[in-house]
Amino acid sequence: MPDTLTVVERRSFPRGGTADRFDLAGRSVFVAGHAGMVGRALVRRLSAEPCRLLTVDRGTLDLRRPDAVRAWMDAHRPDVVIVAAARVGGILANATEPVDFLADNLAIANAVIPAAHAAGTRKLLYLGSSCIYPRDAPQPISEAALLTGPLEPTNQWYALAKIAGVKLCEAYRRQFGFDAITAMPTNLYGPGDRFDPERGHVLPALMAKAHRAKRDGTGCLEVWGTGTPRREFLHVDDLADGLVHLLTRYSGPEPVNIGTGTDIAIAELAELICETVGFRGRIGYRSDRPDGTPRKRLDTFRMRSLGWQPRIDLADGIAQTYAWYRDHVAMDEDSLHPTG
Ligand code: GFB
Repeated sequence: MPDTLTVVERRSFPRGGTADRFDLAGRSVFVAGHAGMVGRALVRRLSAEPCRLLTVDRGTLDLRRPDAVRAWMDAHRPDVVIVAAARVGGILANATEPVDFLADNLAIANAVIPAAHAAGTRKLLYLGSSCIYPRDAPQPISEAALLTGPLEPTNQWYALAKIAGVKLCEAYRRQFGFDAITAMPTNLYGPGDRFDPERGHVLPALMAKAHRAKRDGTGCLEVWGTGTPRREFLHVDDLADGLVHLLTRYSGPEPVNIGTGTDIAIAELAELICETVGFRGRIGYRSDRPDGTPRKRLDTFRMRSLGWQPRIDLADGIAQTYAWYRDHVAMDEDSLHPTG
């Protein structure tokens, strides 16, 4: 081989031909966590499929309780289970409620995955997250980066629990041949999000804060940290579509990233939100709040190899989400603030 030749590694990922297609027609699909933002998007997306949807309210079934989940699964015997249930929250909630984020997410994985297997479920899809990769993973983050370095301290509790869930799926596949697959969504946003300035994720939190600042005539929007961290944002309807794509076309032990492949700085995101909301005041950066991981952009090669890509542009997605927020959340709140 001439020494002027640089040999590069070729990447390949199983595409899953039509013979491998997992058909949803006539199947019962249990969406665990159907009341959350992801679960609601899944219910919307799956209503277009010829399958039968199964859901259960939190008051009827606590998804953290193995015996109760086992009994429910045995009674309903879903063909497909999608684990969209999780305790989630923004950077501050993660850092200040470590027990809840670690224990609840571990308990959900440990109750739902074994119960689905025991009930004869044909296929299970478990959701991990881009924040469970090492804090300083090379960008864009490939699935192979999992467990190659230390976690981001602000969300290590959530990350550990989700890693355990991902590994439990892999273990069930290896030991019992259970068709459990895992997806790694990037930071999500959209209708049904938690528009809570303290406990929510950055996008809905800034949207709520900008809306209130405009309504109340406050001159300054408070943004946490330095504004320099970069994040990738995926609309939850794109995620739901990607999950159905994955469910029907992929079977394997390796997790699959679902993202846009594009990130933006938090400062740019704040500008975009101010523009959408029509807030014309100033932006102030709060240095006593954490930045978290500096950058988190997913390598979406696998998902693209499987023939899927997102459709909703960030600016359009933010505008649509703001319209939803105004109609479903802000309207009631605003009526208590008639001066706006
Ligand atoms: O969305 P976020 O809370 O979560 O914060 P992570 C992202 C970035 O936005 C951080 C900044 O750099 C924050 O400091 N930020 C600016 C704000 N203003 C605000 C604000 O008003 N609210 C919030 N929340 N952030 C989460 C994990 O990390 O990622 C979770 O903690 C989860 O476990 C999620 O997995 C996907 O992206 O830093």
